Amino acid sequence: MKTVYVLNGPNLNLLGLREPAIYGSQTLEDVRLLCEQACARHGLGLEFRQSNHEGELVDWIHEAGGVHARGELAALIFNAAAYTHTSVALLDAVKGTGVPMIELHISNVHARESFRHHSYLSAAARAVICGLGVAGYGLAIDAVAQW
Ligand code: CA2
Repeated sequence: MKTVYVLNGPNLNLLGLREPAIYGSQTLEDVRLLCEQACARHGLGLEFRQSNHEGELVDWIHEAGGVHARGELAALIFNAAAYTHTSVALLDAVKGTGVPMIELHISNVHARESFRHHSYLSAAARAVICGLGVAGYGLAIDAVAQW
């Protein structure tokens, strides 16, 4: 069974608790359950994590790279949150490990402040999903299941 890594960056632990007009009212635990159900439908395993620390996200991408090297990774679905717009380290980790990655954002970053319009990660992404709310996570898993 191949595994999908779903990694979530800083402040996404607050999902559903603040700013519902932008991010909706579902919590990160709701998103984890949604991902569990999507993976179960497709016979995929799931690693679902969140961190507020850039280096920890780098370490987890390296871990996913090891899984990829063994032919056991379905994909990385990555909502790097604010690090999307700042982090060369996360770009280097994705490129360096060669993990197939879908960049995901809950909100439509292009309809928001201009500093959210640039992503360091898009250059290394197979696909980018944004603006579909938390449903984007399930749709990303559905897409990965067809790769
Ligand atoms: O739309 C997304 O998924 C983002 O990746 C979310 C990031 C933001 O910096 C990106 O530009 C777009 C922010 C995540 C913080 O999430 C919160 C959720 C609820 C309340 C406060 C923050």
